[in-house]
Amino acid sequence: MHVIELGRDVMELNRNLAEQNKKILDGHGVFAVDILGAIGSGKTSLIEILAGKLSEFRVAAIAGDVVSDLDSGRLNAAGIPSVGVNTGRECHLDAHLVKRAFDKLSLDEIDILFIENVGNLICPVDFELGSHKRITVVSVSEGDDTVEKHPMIFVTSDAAVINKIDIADAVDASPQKMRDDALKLNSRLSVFLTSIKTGEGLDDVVNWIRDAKENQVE
Ligand SMILES: Nc1nc2c(ncn2[C@@H]2O[C@H](COP(=O)(O)OP(=O)(O)OP(=O)(O)O)[C@@H](O)[C@H]2O)c(=O)[nH]1
Ligand SMILES: [Mg+2]
Repeated sequence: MHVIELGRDVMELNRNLAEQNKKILDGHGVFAVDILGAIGSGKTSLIEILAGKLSEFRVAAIAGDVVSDLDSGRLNAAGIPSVGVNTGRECHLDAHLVKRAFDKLSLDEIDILFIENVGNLICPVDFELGSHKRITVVSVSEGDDTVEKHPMIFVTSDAAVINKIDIADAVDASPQKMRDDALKLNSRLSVFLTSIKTGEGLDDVVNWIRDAKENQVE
């Protein structure tokens, strides 16, 4: 009983902080997109590619990782100003950690902020960060039953990227099944089948982000 109440308090505190984060972002005209998803599904690679294709915007990133700063290092090396956030024992970012990362970014100089969460499909679901859109990335190599097994992250997302379709045959997976499963869970979801290796499907993701940014209500 006490544990449940404590959990509720934590969630409410996080929701309030997430609302504050959104106000801060809107105040600076920053459009923020959560990039969630499975370990190794291609989240950092996607941010690298999207930043290159969205060259009319000033793009920055916050990269959540349990202990390392490898992803923020990769993104900085790719010319995307990035702040690494370590979550320690936690398997997700929270609104407080993200707010602290804002202090290390020049928000006035950012149009689009990608926030890469710690790789997994479970813990980040309930922790809003204050972003405007949520994109979940999974790849065919996790198995084409991954979507069915992790419904909540697709229910709470705006878009799903089914990545690595270039190796679908090699891993005996059906990207179409993954798309159908995702749409069954959430008919409002925009679903993209992509390969960062061949470039397939990526322009549709870029256009979706452009449209969403244009429709940002400040
Ligand atoms: N074949 C293939 N490989 C890909 C594709 N996208 C990413 N990769 C590879 O998958 C590996 C993991 O990619 P990352 O972008 O680091 O994945 P991530 O989701 O950020 O990983 P974590 O942050 O560790 O959870 C890298 O070796 C990428 O080169 C793709 O579309 N096709
Ligand atoms: Mg990564």
